[in-house]
Amino acid sequence: MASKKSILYLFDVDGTLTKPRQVITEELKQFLLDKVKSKVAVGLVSGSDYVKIAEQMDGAEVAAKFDYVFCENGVVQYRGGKLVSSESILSHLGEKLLQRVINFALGYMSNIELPAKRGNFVEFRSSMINICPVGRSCSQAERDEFVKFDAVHSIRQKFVDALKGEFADAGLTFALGGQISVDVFPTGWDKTYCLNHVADQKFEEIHFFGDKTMPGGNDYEIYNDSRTIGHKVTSPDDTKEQLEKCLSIE
Ligand code: M1P
Repeated sequence: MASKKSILYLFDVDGTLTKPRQVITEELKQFLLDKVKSKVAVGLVSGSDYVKIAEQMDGAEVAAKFDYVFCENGVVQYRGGKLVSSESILSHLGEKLLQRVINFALGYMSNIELPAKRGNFVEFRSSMINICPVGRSCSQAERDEFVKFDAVHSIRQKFVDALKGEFADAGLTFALGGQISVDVFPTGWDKTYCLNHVADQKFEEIHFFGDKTMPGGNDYEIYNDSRTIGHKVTSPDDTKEQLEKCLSIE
């Protein structure tokens, strides 16, 4: 195997290192930072913002131990706990288009009935907007209820289809990132964006581990990118098992 410095292992967070929006287990955290990091460089790449990623890694101190933390698909980049670079969706799209998207989304969501609706339907981040029919301030029980409802009624997929139809030529991507929401960002600002930040490191291999690797999922592009070796996982336990095999960890 090539030396530690020349191999990078990149991990999606929700569904790959943690249960959706939950904190990483102590066991997996130790395994990654002791065993995996002693063999390869390690990085996180998530659709979520830094606050959520740090929370799910059990605190900013732990997140800072990863060699790279790529938030919002890598359009926002942290190293050693410090913000290194970011882009603004507002500057990129302009107020007019941004408002058209937000107004359309709010109008669409006002016409659907769900088991529950709470608050924070549009979360404005540096480089993406996250649109959530149930509302991001829902409880865990309400989140679980939406997930079941969505599996039967395809609420988010229909929403994505409507957004794609309305904004066909706007250069926007609508991705099913997690369980309850849709990520909206300029086309190209998907997870492959983070690979630009490591290009100068000349890694011999870049491995990516993620669960949403199907078309429309937010791991699809990076999983299929020619610069990465993609590993599809089904849960944090599966990620650990695959890592044990790939890196011959007993
Ligand atoms: O897995 C990454 C996703 O995590 C959250 O998704 P949800 O709340 O829908 O489960 C969001 O932060 C989303 O932006 C992100 O892609």
